[in-house]
Order: sequence, then structure tokens, then C-alpha cells
Amino acid sequence: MNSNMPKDSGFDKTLRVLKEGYEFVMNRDKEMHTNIFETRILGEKTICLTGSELAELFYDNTRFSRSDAAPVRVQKTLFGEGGVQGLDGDEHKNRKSMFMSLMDNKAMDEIEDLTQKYWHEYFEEIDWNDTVELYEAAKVVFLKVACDWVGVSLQDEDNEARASQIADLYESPASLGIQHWKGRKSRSETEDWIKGLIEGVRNGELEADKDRALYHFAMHKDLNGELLDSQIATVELLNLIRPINAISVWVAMIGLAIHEHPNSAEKLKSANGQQLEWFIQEVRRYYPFFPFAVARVKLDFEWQGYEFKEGTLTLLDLYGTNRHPDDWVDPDEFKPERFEGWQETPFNFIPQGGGSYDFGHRCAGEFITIVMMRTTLDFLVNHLEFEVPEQNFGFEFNDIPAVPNDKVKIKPTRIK
Ligand code: HEM
Ligand code: MYR
Repeated sequence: MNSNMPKDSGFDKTLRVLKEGYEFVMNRDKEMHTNIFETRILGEKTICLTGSELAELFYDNTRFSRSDAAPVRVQKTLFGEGGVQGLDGDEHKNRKSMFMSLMDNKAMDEIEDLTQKYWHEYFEEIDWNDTVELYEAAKVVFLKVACDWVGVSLQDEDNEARASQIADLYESPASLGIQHWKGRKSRSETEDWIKGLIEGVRNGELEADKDRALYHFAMHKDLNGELLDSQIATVELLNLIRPINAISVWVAMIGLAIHEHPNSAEKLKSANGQQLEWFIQEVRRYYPFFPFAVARVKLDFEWQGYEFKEGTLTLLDLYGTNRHPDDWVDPDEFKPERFEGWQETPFNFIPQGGGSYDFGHRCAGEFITIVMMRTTLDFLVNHLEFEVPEQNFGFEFNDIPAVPNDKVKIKPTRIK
């Protein structure tokens, strides 16, 4: 077998990943005219993939596995240890069903109502002389949505501190120094908080609503018919609360999109629900958020003459796939109308991963994300009047997750 996989020449590229961020894979694909290449990251040989064809390969469970794939620094902050992201096979199926069983239409209606309610409440309570950072506001509002929906009670006075502690989990995995260590500390603090609740439900000291995720996760049985270790149930409940909070990153990007694409934004004034949804889909496609998904080659195999060796770290470029010229017309233009009559496959639009929700690792919260973004856009367009002060809307491609520098400041004038 002759493996002629293109190679990114030179030494370990970890520093280049930090420097180029979201554009690391795309830059090399363009230079080498390829959708697949080999490099070295974190001291390991790493295969990088992009585009829908290679996304389909990446999500083939017979060829790739997740155990021991995510870097330790990501597990110690963002994911937590022992959660669904690192499971394979039947164990993954069992754990994922615990998440997917929550994601029905009733839940989406409830999430929509809570999002509306807490955005209204937030702006009803502010001082009208204040300038609001949309990114920070969304963290606070969305933590309330998350806690109500999962069945965790949160005192008003704790809301801001908890929102910022949870935000540390997704603001720290790719950062260095103090910010990264703050993320690790916040992980242990948020785990202590949630673990107390899981144990309280189990020992009867906390009366939990049986329809809520807190109760479901506390009582979920694994493949052997046993309750999850309380530490693991904790990590999984945080796998609901944390990413709901993280949708605030995309709220900031909605603000940026309105600023950068005034023609598209103008059309929102008379838009129906469907058109609002196209706009937020385009935000999810066009702006960076989750850079790549990671897996390991499960067993040696050959694909189109390329050799994949068991255990090799493999990274799928989510951002690049959403802007891939094989899959998208004018990928670098912001055009919400592209979603009219658009042909979706499980692999061509993957800001939250691709493939199957139930049998693969596609994001369990993609519907929640769409509902919360659409409801927030509707609120901003139809229920809030605001001015946009002079500010720095720029963001860095090596800041993961990327957020506009001034966090999207608005000066509200009226709530409708
Ligand atoms: C997995 C992105 C929101 C729960 C993932 C993956 C990505 C992702 C890229 C991994 C895909 C893969 O490994 O192949 C995002 C982004 C979000 C978001 C950008 C926007 C904030 C949510 C929400 C929830 C959620 C709101 C839950 C309420 C999960 C879970 C997994 C996951 C449980 C693990 C799935 C598995 O390993 O099988 N997400 N997500 N995410 N997401 Fe999200
Ligand atoms: C979540 O909280 O799960 C939703 C989104 C968080 C995005 C955070 C971006 C940092 C990703 C680091 C690299 C991951 C490689 C597996």
C-alpha cells in the first residue's frame, strides 16, 4: 500500500494551531489543494479532514472511535471526564438516549417560552441609562433558561456568578495561562454544585420534578442496570447547562451579523419565522464557533489510497466544512436566502457536528440552539428598540471561541 497523504511539512504544529485558530486546516487545504492532510499536533501524528465527503468518513463508527480522543485540557475544562463525548458503541448509545429522550417538541416549545420570558425580564429590570453587552447579558438570561428547563433552582443573587463560572468552561479549553487554569477551577466548582443536587435527589433530601433532566439523569440506568456514578451524572447534567449558556457566543455573532450585513439585517424587519431561521442558520454557517471534532482511527484501513493507522488522532474541520466550495455556492458570502430550498445532508452543514444524533456524536442540543437563537433574533428585531454605540466589532480567528472584541454593546431605548 502506498500512502500518499499530503503532509504539512516541518515540526509540531500546536503553536500554529494556536496562532491560526479556526483557519489552521483551511489554510493548509487551500495551499495544498486537498481535503485531507497529515500533520503533528500536541506531539502526535494527526490527520486533518474537511468537506462533506470526509465528514461522512469521519462519522463512520466502524472506522473511528472517541475514547481517549479529546485532549486532556479540553476534558479538564469544557467536557469534563467520563461524559458522553468520549464513549463508543452500546455504552454511547445508552448514554446518548438519556439526552435525546429530552429533545421533543414539547421541550422546544418550553425552551422558546423561557427564552422569551427571560429576555423580556432582563430588559424590564435594567437601568435605561445603561449600555448592555449582549454577550454577557445572554449568559445570564440563558443560564436561567437552562436551570428552569433542567430543574435546578438558582437564586437570583447567584445567577451572575454562576453564569460566569459556567462560561469559564467554554472560554478556557483553548486558552493558555491564567484563563485556562480559571477554567479548571470553575469546572471543579460547578461540579461540586451539581453533584450536591444529584446526590440530594438520590438520597431524598432534594425533591425533584420527575419530568426534569436533573431527576432523569440522577435516576438513569446504564447498560448493566446500575445508576451512573454521581460524578458522571454531574458531568452529563453540565453537558446540558453549559452548552445552553454557550449559545450566548452565537448571540454575539447575531449582533455582529446585523452590524456587518446591513442589507440582510434590513430584511429582518418584515421577516416571517422561516426567514428569521434562515438568518440564524447563516450565522451558524458563516461565523466560527466550535473549531473541530476529534476522534481516533479505530482499526487500520485504507480509503482512496490513503492509509489510516489504528490510534491516529483525526480532526474534522467543522468551520471549514461549512465554507467548503464543493458543498456551498459563494461560501464566503453571508446570504441567509441560500437556505431556501437548500438540500441538507447529515454531512454538509456541521457547525454542531454531523452524522446521526442517536448513534453518533452529533450535538444533542442542535434543536435547542436553533430555537434559542431564533427566539433571541425575534426579540432583538421585534421586541426591543436599541441604538448601537461606536465600538470594536472585530474578532480574532485564533480566539476560541471567537467573540467580537467589545462583546456587542447595545443601548436599549424601548421594550415592546
Ligand atoms: C456535542 C457544538 C449547543 C449538548 C457537540 C459537538 C459539537 C457541538 C461540535 C460534537 C460533535 C462531534 O463530536 O462529532 C455545539 C455548539 C453549540 C452547542 C456550537 C452552541 C452553543 C449544545 C446544547 C446542548 C448540547 C444547547 C444541550 C442542551 C451536546 C452534547 C454533545 C454535544 C450532549 C455530545 C454528543 C455526543 O458525544 O454524542 N456539540 N453544541 N450542545 N453537544 Fe453541542
Ligand atoms: C459546549 O459547551 O459544548 C458548546 C460549545 C463550546 C465551544 C467551545 C470551543 C472550544 C473547543 C476546543 C476544541 C475542541 C476539540 C475537541
